[in-house]
This record gives sequence, structure tokens and C-alpha cells, in this order.
Amino acid sequence: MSVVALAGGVGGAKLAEGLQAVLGAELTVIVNTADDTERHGLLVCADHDTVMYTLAGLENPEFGWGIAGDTWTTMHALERYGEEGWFRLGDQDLATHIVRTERLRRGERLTAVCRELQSRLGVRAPILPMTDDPVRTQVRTDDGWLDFQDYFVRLRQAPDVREVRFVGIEAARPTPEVEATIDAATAIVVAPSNPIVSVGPILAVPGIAERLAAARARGTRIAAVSGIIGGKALKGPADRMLATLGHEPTALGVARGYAGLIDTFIIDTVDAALAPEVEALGIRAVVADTIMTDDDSRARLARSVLAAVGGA
Ligand code: FO1
Repeated sequence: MSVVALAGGVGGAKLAEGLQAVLGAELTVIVNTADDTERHGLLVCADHDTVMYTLAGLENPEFGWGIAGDTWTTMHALERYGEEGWFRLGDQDLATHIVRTERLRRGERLTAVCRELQSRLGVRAPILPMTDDPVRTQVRTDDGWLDFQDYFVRLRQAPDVREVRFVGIEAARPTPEVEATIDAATAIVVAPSNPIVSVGPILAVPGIAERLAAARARGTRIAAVSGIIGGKALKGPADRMLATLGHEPTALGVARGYAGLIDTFIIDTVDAALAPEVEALGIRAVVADTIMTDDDSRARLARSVLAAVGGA
């Protein structure tokens, strides 16, 4: 087995953890890097780090991001110097960004640096940045364009999103590791991450969608899990974002966005009535309990997903 998961932040990390529990190193996660941000001179790879800490069993259960039990001493000291403190970096988390930034400055590739961090934390499944090139999500609100973390953290996702762009995407290239992993995949799983700003950037890296299509043409199954349940995102702004961008804020709306890419769509039991409309898109609908509250439910959903892609 060589299963590839495409993932963004917290929802993606939870399913990735369930998949890692079942598959170990037979899983590779390709993560969004368009949420990355520079803070206090350091590169923060938000989605990579959320997935890495989760797969290492270190994640902060209260937030879903950051490290459990982390402290904020350096953050408070930075604020004393007048630095902005709305994007909170814990003391242990800061060590990750210091090491990453230092090694990038020495000329190492982002992928190599991330792989080294993962291995130091004992993560079994490789986590690959979608690209080594800088890509940054920006959202247009009624007040103009904002950097993603400005919208997401500073403004707490309050403004309506009218448009989304991925700055730098045209020049970005998938890494050789991402290309080889997709080419060797026996199954591909799109995690229940925000389809627009978490999965969207991965699919927008020139060459990745074409590679996924080539894998599917060779018979590799591609399934996606809906992150929208009963018309609501479990976490984050995906439901409101879908609506203000002109999509239906339901699992069906997500399925429509993935039509042509996936062959199977996993919807929650509360959305079972949407199955015929999903199937009318030419996508097989699988109904499962998709809410992940603990390790057991993460592994259970992982097994349902693997069964749906013929991998279990
Ligand atoms: N999310 C927040 O809501 N508030 C924060 O202060 C915050 C800090 C942070 C630091 C490091 C990191 O890796 C992630 C962090 N996140 C924070 C999460 C992040 O903004 C989002 O979860 C993702 O970008 C959305 O997928």
C-alpha cells in the first residue's frame, strides 16, 4: 500500500493521524503551504506543523494547532518590545520555526528541513510540503485583499470572503518527492480540510491536478471526505466561505467542487439524503460517521476511507 493524503490544517491532521495509525509509513501526507507566514523573522508552516505535531502525538487538543502544554514566555517578551502578538507562537513551537528558518537560510530545501523536523519528532508517515516555492493565500474582503493569517487569526474569519488568490502559484513547482509519491500511490485521499483554502492551493500547484488525473486514469482510486456536515464546517470558515464565493455550503457543494478529480465521496450519516445527488455527479457516495472526537474515531474513519478506496 502507498496511500497519499492531501491535507490542510486541523481536520486534515485528524484524519492523517487515523490513517497513520492504520498504515504507518505506508501513508504519505502532502500538505498545503499557502497558509505559511513570516512572523518575527521566522517562517511558520502552519498546516505542515499542525499535521506534524498531530502525527507526533504532540498537538494541543484545545486549539488543534501548536504543542500541548506549550508556554508563552517569549511571546509576552516580544509584545513588551512592541511586536504584534495576535499570531501566537508557543515557546516550544518557536524552536520549530527557528530551526526551519536557520536551515532554509543555509540553503536547504523546505522539504528536506521538514522531513528532518518530522524524523526528530518520531513521525512515521512522511509529510511533504506541496512545493518548496513560496505560495501565499490572500482573501479579498469588502475592505480589500488580506493575507490569509490576517483574515484567519487576527480578524477571526469575521469578514465575508469575496475572492481568493494564491500569490506565487504560477511559478510554484511540485517537488520531486510529491511527484514520485503521487505516481506511486495505490490510493489517494483528500482530507476533510477546507476545499478552497486548504486543498485548493495543493490542486492549484501547476502539474499536481494533472498528475492526480493521470494516477486516476491508471486506476488509482481517489476519495474525498466532506468537511461540511449538515451544512456546517466542524471547524473554521469553510461553510461561510463556500457561500460567499457562490457555492452551496453543503457536502454536495463540496462534491461539485471535486467533480472530475475524485471517484468516491464520503459524507456523514447526517447527510445521507444527499447521496443520490452526489451520485448524479458521477461520484460514488459512501456514508460514514465522519466526526473525529478521539483516536478511535480517527482510526475508524480512516478504515472506512481505506475500505472505500479498496485499500482495506
Ligand atoms: N490559529 C489561531 O487561531 N490563532 C493563533 O494564534 C494561531 C497561531 C499559530 C501558530 C503556529 C501554527 O503553526 C498555527 C497557528 N494557528 C493559529 C493555526 C493556523 O492559523 C490555522 O489553523 C491554519 O492556518 C488554518 O488551516
